[in-house]
Amino acid sequence: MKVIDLEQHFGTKLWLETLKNNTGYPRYDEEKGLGFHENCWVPNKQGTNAYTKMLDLGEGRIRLLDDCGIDYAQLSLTAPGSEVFDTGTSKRIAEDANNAAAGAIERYPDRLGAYMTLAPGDVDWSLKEIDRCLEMGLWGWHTHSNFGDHYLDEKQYWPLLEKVEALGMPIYLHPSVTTSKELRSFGICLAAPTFGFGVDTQFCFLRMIHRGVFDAFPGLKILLGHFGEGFPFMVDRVNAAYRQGYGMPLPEIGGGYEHEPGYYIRQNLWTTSSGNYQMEAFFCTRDALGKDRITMGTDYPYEKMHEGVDMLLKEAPISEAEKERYLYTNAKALGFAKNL
Ligand code: GRE
Ligand code: ZN
Repeated sequence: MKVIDLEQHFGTKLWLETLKNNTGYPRYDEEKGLGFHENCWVPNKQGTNAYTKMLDLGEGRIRLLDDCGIDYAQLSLTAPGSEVFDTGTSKRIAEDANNAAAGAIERYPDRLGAYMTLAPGDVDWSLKEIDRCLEMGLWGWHTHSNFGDHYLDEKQYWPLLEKVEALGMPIYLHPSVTTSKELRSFGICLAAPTFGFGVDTQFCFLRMIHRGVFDAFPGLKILLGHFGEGFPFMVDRVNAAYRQGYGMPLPEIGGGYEHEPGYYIRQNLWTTSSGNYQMEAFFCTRDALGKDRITMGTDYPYEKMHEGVDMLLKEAPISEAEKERYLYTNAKALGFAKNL
């Protein structure tokens, strides 16, 4: 059975240098790791050594793929990505990341693919960058649950959403550290993977529903990690305000939507298994969204690469045919791994 990993991260030297040279946040520090905000640091040296491994787009990574039984990995520039920087820097980081990804694809066309990184601060530039990326063999837009002060549902980004929909290209909406100061005040323990990531990604997706993004672009395919950031558990719950008759956003926010919010979860959401090894979460996702909405993601190098594969390949009590859907077929149906 061929195995595709839809969530593996990388960094580039320029991305890291930019973070090192930044005096504010986000900032990289050799000792402390990556600081998203004050008191919200992801350590490098302890634990995973994530930011050291991140730069390897060569032999070391391919060897790990071999060790873990992964045939093909789809790479993405890790959080905080390009979007939080000023527009000029954002474009430089995006272009550089896309070139680095294209180089990796050229070296290992049947092993590595990559999502495109864009600079939503300049929509016209990003529209052209999509075409350049497609020519270089990249597929999917990997972006983040917040852009600092902005979220993906805002009208200025709609030309990007329109183009992505027309291409049938998925958007990987990856979490970033929460915009909530209260959550951040506890430090990275609550601001990131444990809770703040999920909260922020839920907020972004709900904003898209409530602004009417999915009515304007019904074909949008949003990929969420961690078995859907809790949404499979909440398909009915997100309808509560709608049911009670106060489901629409305030007029100054604009938008509004046609179906009950849960409809869009079933319609526009795909998931990866990344970094969520709770078997009940897998079953909930499968039962709520269906067998065509789950793919595999390892979230390397934040998580151990083999754990993500093993959960679905070895531990899930399901048939081989069903495993193949999650490990291979569903990712192919989204247009990934064209060379596999
Ligand atoms: C992730 O991609 O899962 C991630 C980050 C940053 C910190 C921790 C983490 O992007 O798991
Ligand atoms: Zn991740």
